Formats: sequence, C-alpha cells, structure tokens
Amino acid sequence: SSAFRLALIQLQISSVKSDNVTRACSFIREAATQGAKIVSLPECFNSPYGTKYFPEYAEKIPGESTQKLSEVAKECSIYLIGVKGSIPEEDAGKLYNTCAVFGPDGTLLAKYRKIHLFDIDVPGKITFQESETLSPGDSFSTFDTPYCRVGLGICYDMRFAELAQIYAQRGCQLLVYPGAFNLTTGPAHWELLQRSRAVDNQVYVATASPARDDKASYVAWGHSTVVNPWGEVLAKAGTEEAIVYSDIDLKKLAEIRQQMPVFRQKRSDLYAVEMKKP
Ligand SMILES: *[C@@H]1O[C@H](CO)[C@@H](O)[C@H](O)[C@H]1NC(C)=O
Ligand SMILES: CC(=O)N[C@H]1CO[C@H](CO)[C@@H](O)[C@@H]1O
Repeated sequence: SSAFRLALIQLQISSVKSDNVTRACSFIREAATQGAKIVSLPECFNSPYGTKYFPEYAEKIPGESTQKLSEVAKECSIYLIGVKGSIPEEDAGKLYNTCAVFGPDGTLLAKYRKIHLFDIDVPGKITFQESETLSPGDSFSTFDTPYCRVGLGICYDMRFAELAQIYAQRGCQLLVYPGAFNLTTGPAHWELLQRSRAVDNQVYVATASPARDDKASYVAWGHSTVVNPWGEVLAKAGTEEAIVYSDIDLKKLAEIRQQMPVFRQKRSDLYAVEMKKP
C-alpha cells in the first residue's frame, strides 16, 4: 500500500524521566488509535536537553526506556513500524545522542547515533558544546516499512545536505529528524531546512520537537512539521504539547519525481556525493 498515516509526538519534556516515558507511551497509544502507522518522538524525549543532563539520563540500548518503547510498539497492534525518538545512550563508557526504532513485533529495527554534533561558541553570547559529553556516531541508518524506506537524522544533522542526499540515493522516501532548534534558529531555519531537504531530494521530511517550555534551561522552538516532496508543509504543530498527523501518499512522490526527473538528470560525470563508510 502506498498511503499511511504518520504521527509526530510533540511532548512536554520534564526532569522526571519515568513519568515522561509513561506519558510518551500514552501519546503513542492515542496516535495508534487514530490510525498512525509510523510514530516519532522528539529529540531527547526522556531527558532535558543540555550537556550537563546527558550523563545522568543516559541509558544503554536496550535499556529501561527503550524496553517500554519496544513493548508499546508491539502492544499497539496496528502496523506500528517505527516508534522512535532520541535519547542519550551509554555504550562502553561513551555517550551518544541516539534514536532507536522498533517494529510492530517489538524488535529493534534500527539505531542511529547523531553524526554531526552541535558545537557553537559565539563569544559573549552562547557556548553550547555537545562534544563536551557526547561522541559522534559514524554510520548512516535506514529502516524499511511496508510503505516506504525511512532515513534517520537528528536535529543539527538536518543542516548537512549530503546526509539527506545519501539517504535519497539509498532509496529513502521519508527522512525523520527528531530535533530541538532554539528560539533563534527555529524561526530562521527550522522549516526552511526541512523544505530544502524535501525539494532537493524529492522526499517527505518530518521533524519532531519537544513542546516549548519557557522555564527550561534550553527552550525548544516546537513546531513539529511534515513536508512533502514538493516542499509544501502538510502539517505543523504550534508550540504546545500536541500530536501532529499527516497522511502520506507515496503516489505523490512518484508523480513529482516523474514530472521533475532531477535524479536522472544529475551530472554524475561532473560531481558526486559518495559514502566513505557504509
Ligand atoms: C540559539 O543558538 C544559536 C546558535 O546556533 C545562538 O546564536 C543563539 O543565541 C541561540 N538563541 C537562544 C535564544 O538561545
Ligand atoms: C513538563 C511536563 O509536562 N512534565 C510532565 C512529565 O510527566 C509528569 C507525569 O505525568 C507530569 O506531571 C509533568 O508535568
């Protein structure tokens, strides 16, 4: 089948980890009740966003939070392919910003570790160095559903056009980026980047942000969004806690690729984006 419903859960993140895993699961059940087949949680759904929080909130995968996600993926007996979100992951003494995907039978289908860490230093204004506590991943990650192939990125990864292009070359039709832009980068680039990646690669692009919490140490922009391969915004949340639904029809993608055959017209004799590692 070429059509399915996608749901993005724009969760309020609290510092009480177990509470919010439970809350995430109840939103996932609600989304499944509404017919969603692929559901995404926001970046760092089980911890506040900030390098000082990552060590305290990190878990192994499989671990406590992902166990719950695996169970809820299975429990929601509709064909729930990807229940995912991103969490700080601990492995062999290193921490990663990681997104895990569970299939409808509860198995771990894919794991993606953020490859571009967000390190900025604007003197006198803002310093935010994910690399103080996190290590970067070094591989791509896709997973297959009966509807389409999905490519994974996290937040800042969306700024790197090459990653999206590699995924498109590998046959992805939907790219999902759990993310948390701030109140400067959000209004400037959040939607622009999604629409750019969508149009460049003729794919669907979805982002899942935490809801806005003005009292948090890192204030997220919110506005979880779904964009189609023509660059149109199909659905978009406001700043509050919400589930964003979008009915995706892959026939639309095929039509656009046929009308505007940029893939076939690339000049691979002049340029190429290639993978250096599998
Ligand atoms: C958001 O992050 C950018 C750097 O990416 C920074 O320049 C800006 O000051 C930050 N804005 C807020 C409101 O923290
Ligand atoms: C910020 C926020 O909404 N946090 C919630 C996390 O989960 C607990 C338990 O459900 C809520 O009480 C908090 O409000």
